[in-house]
Amino acid sequence: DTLIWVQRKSKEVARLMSYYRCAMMEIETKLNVLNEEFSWELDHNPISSIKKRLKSMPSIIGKLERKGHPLSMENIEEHLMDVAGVRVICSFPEDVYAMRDALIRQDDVVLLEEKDYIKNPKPNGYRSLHLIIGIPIFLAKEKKMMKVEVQLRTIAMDFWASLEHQLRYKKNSYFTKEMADELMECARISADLDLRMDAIRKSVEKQKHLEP
Ligand code: 0O2
Repeated sequence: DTLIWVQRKSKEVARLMSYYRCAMMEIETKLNVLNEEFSWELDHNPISSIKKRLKSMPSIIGKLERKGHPLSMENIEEHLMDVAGVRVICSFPEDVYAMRDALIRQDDVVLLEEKDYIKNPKPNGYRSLHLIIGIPIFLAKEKKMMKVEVQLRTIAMDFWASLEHQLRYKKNSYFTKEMADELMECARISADLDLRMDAIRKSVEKQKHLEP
C-alpha cells in the first residue's frame, strides 16, 4: 500500500520536498544575514557553520506511522515538524540565544514550539536548543507557510551530539550502562568547556574595554 501511495503521489511529494528546501533556504539566508551583522558587533562570528537536511521518505513514512497517523500529504505537513531541519552551530552559548532571539523577532517568522535542552539537558546529556519555526515561502501564485526544525548548539554541543549519534542513537541494544555513564561524563566535560571558553571570551571583552 505504502509503495503504491509513494508511486501515485511521487510528483506531489517531490513538489512538497522542494517547498521544504525553499523554506530551509529562507532560514539559512536569514541566519547568514544575522551572522554578518552580529560579526560586526561582537568581533567574532556567532555562527560557525550551518547544516541542512531533508528527511528521507522512508523516515517520513516510519515517523508518521509511529505517531499513529495515516500516510497522506496533509498529515506529513500537519504532524511532522522536522521534515526540514536546519542545524546552526554557534561559537558560544550566548550566540545560540542571540541567534534565537534575532530570528524569532522577525515578523515573517512564527515560533511554533521550543525545547530548550541546554537549560534542561536530556537524561543522556544531550544539549541543544530546538525551535519549530513557521516560515512563508513566496511562490509564483501563492504564499505558503512551511515548518522547519531549527537546532541551535555550540561547537562543543555539536561535537558531543555528532559522536554520540554515531555511537548510540537508534542503536540502543549494543549499549551498556558503563558506556552510557561515560558518554554522560563526556557531556558534562563538554558543558564545562563551553563555560570555560565563555569565561575567556568575557575576559577578552573586558580587556578590550579597558584599553584606551
Ligand atoms: P536525525 O537523524 O538527527 O534526523 P519528534 O519525534 O521529533 O516529534 P522528539 O523526538 O521529542 O520529537 O524530538 P526532539 O527530541 O526534540 O529532537 C529530535 C532530534 O533532535 C533528533 O532527530 C536529533 O537530531 C536530535 N536529538 C534528540 N535527542 C538526541 C540525542 O540524545 N542525541 C543526539 N545525538 N541527537 C539527539 P532525529 O530525527 O531523531 O535524528
